[in-house]
Amino acid sequence: MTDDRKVAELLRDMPTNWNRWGPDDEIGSLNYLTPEEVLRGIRSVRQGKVFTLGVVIGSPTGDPVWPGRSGATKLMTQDKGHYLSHKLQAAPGGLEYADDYITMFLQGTTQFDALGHTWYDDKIWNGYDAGTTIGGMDKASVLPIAQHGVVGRAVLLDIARHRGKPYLDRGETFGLDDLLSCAERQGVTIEKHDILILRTGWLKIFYEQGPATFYGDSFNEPGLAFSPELVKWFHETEIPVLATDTIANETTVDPESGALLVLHNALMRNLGVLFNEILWLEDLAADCAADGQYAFLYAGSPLKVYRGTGAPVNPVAVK
Ligand code: UVW
Repeated sequence: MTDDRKVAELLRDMPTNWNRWGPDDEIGSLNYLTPEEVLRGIRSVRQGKVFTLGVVIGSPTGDPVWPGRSGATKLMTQDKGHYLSHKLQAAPGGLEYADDYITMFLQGTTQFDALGHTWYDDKIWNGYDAGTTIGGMDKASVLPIAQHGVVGRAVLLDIARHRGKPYLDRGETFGLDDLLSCAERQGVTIEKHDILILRTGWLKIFYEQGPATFYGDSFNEPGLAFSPELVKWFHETEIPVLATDTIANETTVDPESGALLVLHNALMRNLGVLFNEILWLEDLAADCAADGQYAFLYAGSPLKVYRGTGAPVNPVAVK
């Protein structure tokens, strides 16, 4: 088998949700999050505690990004200095103001991938031609997700704590059995249509030990690894969203096949599962460990970027 056929071969007999919501669908498994599911999420709120799950954009430590991307550049276009140096004068009445702008990768912070973000065999989500990505996403961009909004009951599975470590190691993997045993140990039930949030602790390395340690000699994040059982479980449990505290939501290199980001295709391209990446989970996870409440309301919507391959989001968890 040639190397570029590996993913197609691995996923040949795996389920897809193409056409499940019609030939024009662009939001995939987000269709599961009906008003009833939003109310189910609201019923999981018990204490009124709020956690925001976005990382800081343009932080002095840099931004954690996929290799080859760069962090945000933020520039002031005007500030008090402009008034002091007489480049600007106060507006009538005395108003002065500061402005800035930012350039960044749309996937360069906590973000949602568009469903058409990755593909193989020249087809993106729902069978649209990969040529529809040329010059901007004509199909399955992030915009329909942003217009819908993502709200529902979420479950946090703290895999790092389950394994008794502050963070998983480079390339350390886990699978369906680990998800289920972690949920059992935490005393939480994963229900149909739950948003699944997985903590590996990995992102903490970027902020606490620095980019050099985080990227290492070869970038290989810890995370979920592909197995047919895992993909079938996502399909049967009708999971709408997978969110993690890693750049790409899964182990970078599949240990069995050596293929890159297999679950992007198995779950996102084929099942329409939304990927919400680069979440800050440390505060939420510490609180869940303290009070034992691992299910809560999740609300987040990416920015409405026209034809975008993804867009930043600052999700909110309400316990
Ligand atoms: C890639 O698809 C390469 O990365 P991400 O999903 O993290 O944007």
